[in-house]
Amino acid sequence: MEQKISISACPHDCPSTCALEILHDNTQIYDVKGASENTYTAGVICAKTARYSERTHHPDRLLNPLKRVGDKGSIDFKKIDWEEALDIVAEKFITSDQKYGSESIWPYFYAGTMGLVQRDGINRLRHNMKYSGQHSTICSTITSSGWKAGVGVICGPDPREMALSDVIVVWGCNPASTQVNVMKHIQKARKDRKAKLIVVDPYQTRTAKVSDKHYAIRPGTDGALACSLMHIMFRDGYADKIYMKKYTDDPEGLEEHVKKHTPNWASRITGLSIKEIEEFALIFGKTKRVYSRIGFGFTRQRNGAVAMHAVASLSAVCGKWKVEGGGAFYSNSDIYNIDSTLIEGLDVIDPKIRVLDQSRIGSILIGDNEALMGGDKVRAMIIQNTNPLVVAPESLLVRKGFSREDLFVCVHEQFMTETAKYADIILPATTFVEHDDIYIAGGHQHITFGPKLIDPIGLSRSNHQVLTLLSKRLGADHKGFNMSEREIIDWTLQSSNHGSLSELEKSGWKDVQPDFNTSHFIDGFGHKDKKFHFKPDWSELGSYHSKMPLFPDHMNNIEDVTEQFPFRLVTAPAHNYLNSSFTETQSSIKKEIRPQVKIHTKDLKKLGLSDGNLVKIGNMRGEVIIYTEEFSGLQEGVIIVEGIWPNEAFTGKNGINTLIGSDPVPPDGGAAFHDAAVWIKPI
Ligand SMILES: Nc1nc2c(c(=O)[nH]1)N[C@H]1C(S)=C(S)[C@@H](COP(=O)(O)OP(=O)(O)OC[C@H]3O[C@@H](n4cnc5c(=O)[nH]c(N)nc54)[C@H](O)[C@@H]3O)O[C@H]1N2
Ligand SMILES: Nc1nc2c(c(=O)[nH]1)N[C@H]1C(S)=C(S)[C@@H](COP(=O)(O)OP(=O)(O)OC[C@H]3O[C@@H](n4cnc5c(=O)[nH]c(N)nc54)[C@H](O)[C@@H]3O)O[C@H]1N2
Ligand code: SF4
Ligand SMILES: [Mo]
Repeated sequence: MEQKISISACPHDCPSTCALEILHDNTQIYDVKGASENTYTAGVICAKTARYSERTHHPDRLLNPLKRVGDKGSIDFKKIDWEEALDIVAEKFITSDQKYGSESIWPYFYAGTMGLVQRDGINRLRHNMKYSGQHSTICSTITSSGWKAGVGVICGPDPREMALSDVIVVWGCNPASTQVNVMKHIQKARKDRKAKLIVVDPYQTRTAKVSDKHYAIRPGTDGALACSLMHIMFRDGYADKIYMKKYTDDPEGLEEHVKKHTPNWASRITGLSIKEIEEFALIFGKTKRVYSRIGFGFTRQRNGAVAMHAVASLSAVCGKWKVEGGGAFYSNSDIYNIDSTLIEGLDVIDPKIRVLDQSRIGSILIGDNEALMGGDKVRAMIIQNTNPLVVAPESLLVRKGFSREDLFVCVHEQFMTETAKYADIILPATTFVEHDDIYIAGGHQHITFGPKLIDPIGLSRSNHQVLTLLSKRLGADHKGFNMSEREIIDWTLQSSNHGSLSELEKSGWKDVQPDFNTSHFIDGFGHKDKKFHFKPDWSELGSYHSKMPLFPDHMNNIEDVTEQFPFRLVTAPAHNYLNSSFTETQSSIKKEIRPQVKIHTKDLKKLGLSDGNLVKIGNMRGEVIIYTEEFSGLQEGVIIVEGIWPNEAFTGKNGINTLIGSDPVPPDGGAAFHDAAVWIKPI
């Protein structure tokens, strides 16, 4: 068969959304490389996607629709055909609707694929049928709330400008593992301009390892560090008062407010020395081109939005956005202006229908009244692109909920995940090379087309196909269900003023980075008054705002250590996995080896432990059994577990999210994945 190279985009839930060159024929993909012509990807992709043929052509891919014949959680399924599978799902949904109302059905999804059609099309079915809504809080809600509070819009200086910076501050993220091409642009600045790389992270990540300076902060205290840095900027004359007068809401109020946030105060909270704080402030203050690349990681704390607002405020105090190579950047998600009416069925939303919090799925499924917003039980679900049994907080409650015999679950998946094992019906899903889609990117500025390159593996079908087939059986009537993926993409591009699909297909991608003045907020910030807000109106951003501070601060609502729970746990991403994906590929498993907890040498000694011991970690939510790993690149009292391993990879079968709470983080909800106080016991 003839082989050729086609352009595509990596579909995984990663801000990089790399442009790819894929060598393939009609049935197989062979080689996957980063597109060298794409100025952001610049030929660099991570090793796990470079090995993608291992995932697409994996012997464990689901090939047939399956019906459960054994217990929930077992792998006892029998093969059935598509007709029967879809008929069963439709019949269960219709019965549940008739008996208990449309809100008893909860379509549940996330970003296993970031393709707009395949990811978000499930909302079209939801809105048409008046099924319960989903408040998608598991990833970026906290981060975005904190950013928007100050900046007002989610965009910023072109990330390629990092190559033109003199200091790059990587704050609370680990791009060497989680968005590798950021490192390429940083390397360029270091090579061409002798730029310095500063990392703020509780432990020595791969990014911290190659940095010039790593500040190993205590988790959940970034607000305090940022406030003390602002204190020094005002104290030492690095605050840009002319800039602030023009571009910010209340500089005098802020100056007065941070007078109490001395380095001494911050040192006690953050665990960093006064010397470290002063040294950080000096380099930040005196350098013109400082580009702060702000991550999600440090916001997965109960005070995460407040911390994000404080970190963003620091760049506003110093007027860093004024120059090329300067400013702060978190995501570009607001630059695309995609009209998702057709994809998501926004024209048929009924605002009276309840919207349930994705992160609270455990509490919701066990019938917690508050999580259900006072409404009736969820009795039927269809799940696409996510594996909540593993990735959601309160794992024990999630498992208990999915074990309910009166809950009907259909899981559309590529692999037999733990969530699939609790399904009544499993439907096999295509991977990105088997269907058409378009992709936008948080971490850069390109819209990329990812075409169908090979025939579907087995009998797998795309999300769009499944939703279309279900819509007919359920009586959902929306023009999106009568269109192909390509037609929807074309309509969406045109309606969003991004040209047509055939134009995009020719070029592969489109660069939509706004001009310098817009990206650097020279024309003003995203709020109505065009100013950066030091004094945000948190009530505009969500309903859990009542205890939030007036100005940037350290909000003291984290799950802090106590005598009973003396360690702060961070559950960071693993280099060779992507959330729960790639935990099925042998090459990734081989590199990650097994679930381990990084503990400071001194803490190990205090506990009478050494490297490689099996221990129990626990709190009020449950217990996890795990191996110790001696590690000194963190503060005492802080422990790190990398990777969302399958629960089954742990002795005792309780995964790391057993220990994580689902209480909504102010102001708009979200899961505090890196904010848990725990005990450790030898076994
Ligand atoms: N290899 C790999 N890549 C991934 C993922 C993956 O699982 N593996 N996940 C993808 C997804 S869905 C996302 S959202 C992005 C996330 O990408 P990131 O922005 O990198 O965010 P996180 O993954 O949450 O955490 C990154 C870092 O935050 C640090 N951190 C935790 N708490 C604190 C704190 O209180 N203060 C500070 N300063 N730092 C803290 C952690 O130690 C960790 O090193 O990455 C994507 N890319
Ligand atoms: N402890 C801890 N837990 C975390 C985090 C953490 O840092 N620590 N991070 C959180 C974050 S940021 C996120 S975003 C979530 C992510 O959690 P998930 O949403 O579960 O993550 P993924 O592994 O990206 O994707 C889930 C599934 O989507 C499937 N999939 C991929 N493409 C398709 C498709 O086209 N169709 C269908 N039907 N299925 C498809 C994959 O096979 C995979 O099993 O995890 C959260 N959980
Ligand atoms: S870095 Fe992220 S977007 Fe790029 S190939 Fe890897 S997982 Fe995909
Ligand atoms: Mo995420």
